[in-house]
Amino acid sequence: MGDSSNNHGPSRRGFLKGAAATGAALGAAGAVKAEGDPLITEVQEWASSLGEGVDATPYGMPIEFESDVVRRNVEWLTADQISSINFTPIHALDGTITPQGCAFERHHSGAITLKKEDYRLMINGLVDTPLVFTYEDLERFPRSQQTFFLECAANTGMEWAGSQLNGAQYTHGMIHNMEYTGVSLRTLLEEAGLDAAGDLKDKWVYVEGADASSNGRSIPMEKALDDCMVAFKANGEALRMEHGYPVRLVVPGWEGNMWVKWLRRIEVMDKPVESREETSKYTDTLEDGTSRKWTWAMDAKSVVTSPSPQMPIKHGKGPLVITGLAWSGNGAITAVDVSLDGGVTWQEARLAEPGKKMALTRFYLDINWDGSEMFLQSRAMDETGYVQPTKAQLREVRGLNSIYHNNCIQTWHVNAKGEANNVEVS
Ligand SMILES: Nc1nc2c(c(=O)[nH]1)N[C@H]1C(S)=C(S)[C@@H](COP(=O)(O)O)O[C@H]1N2
Ligand SMILES: [Mo]
Repeated sequence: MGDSSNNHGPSRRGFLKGAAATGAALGAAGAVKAEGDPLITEVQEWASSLGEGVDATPYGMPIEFESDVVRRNVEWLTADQISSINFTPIHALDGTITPQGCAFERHHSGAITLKKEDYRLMINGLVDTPLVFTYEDLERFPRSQQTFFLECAANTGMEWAGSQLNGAQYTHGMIHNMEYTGVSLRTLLEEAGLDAAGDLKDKWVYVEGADASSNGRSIPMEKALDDCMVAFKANGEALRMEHGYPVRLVVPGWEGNMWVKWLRRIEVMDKPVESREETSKYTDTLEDGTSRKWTWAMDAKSVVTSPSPQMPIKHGKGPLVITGLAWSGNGAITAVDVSLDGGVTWQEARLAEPGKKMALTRFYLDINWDGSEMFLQSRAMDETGYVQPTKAQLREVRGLNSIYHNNCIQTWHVNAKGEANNVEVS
């Protein structure tokens, strides 16, 4: 899809080598001259004394200098901290895995403390044998492990009304991407026996959590049997309390609200419940005032994470790494284009790894910035051939009454000083 030259391969290395050879361009590349720099010429304190022993930190935290890479919230967005949201610092992360400690949280009645010993998961309704599993029971079923993004349907929701939040963390940070370990939902449903449900075509599961809100949602049986997972580990370790310890549901590619935390019950039903979370919330009100329901899969989307409002360019002109994230709830990302001029021309970015289904993909575009202003955009394409729409295209179809499911192309204006701001281009 890139309609101008590709930026693949060794261009950056070639540039640095060339710079070293000419000497003069070194400053532009950010390299420092050895002479007169005490960090190079003098023995430093950390090299002439001992560091901390291995017992100092049984469970490590990020070094103090990274203390600004944290979840943040926007106080005026929600009325109460108990039913609120915070945002992943995607602007400051790289790669694709979101550490649990800074992965955004969204709960409707607070994060609860639930011990493994007190954990029970019930499967009831249209099954041969209603069952109750303990945590230990779940550990004895065959496991699977896969990486998926979770995006809240409200991510980027404020952009419907214009450019209100100045930072990728706030506009796009209701997302995280973790490697989950657990048991497939299909395995547990089959254990309870689905014969009693008869023809599975029109069947549903209703899933709910152990917290006061319960966050109940109906999921069509086809999806439940396809790739949903009852997960107990994320990024190798136990789920954090705020992400549903000890067990949460993983619903790959579908809106975050369906990923029930502290999962306590799965009922097989012959119709959807039409609960609060799938009627008055997470539906899309259109121009004519009617609301569209059942928008489950999160369409392809991307954002430049750096440079961005919280990540200005500080090094001046010369080599610049533009990077960002792309994802699709309908499959793997196949390409990401980047525009420096607000969508007039595009170049194809480099994917750090081939896209994985329903997981974040990291992209890079290495440019030689001439110091002039940019209107930075990215647009994602997935394996279905779908191309991420512009804001104008999305508004044409959806009007201005929506809150959820905004996957429009985002624009950052970068000025000659390297400062970036959230803007709209028409
Ligand atoms: N039990 C329960 N599950 C829940 C919620 C909740 O409040 N209670 N919030 C939902 C919403 S709206 C989202 S976006 C995701 C957020 O998951 P996270 O907190 O791990 O980021 O969990 C979903 N699952
Ligand atoms: Mo959500």
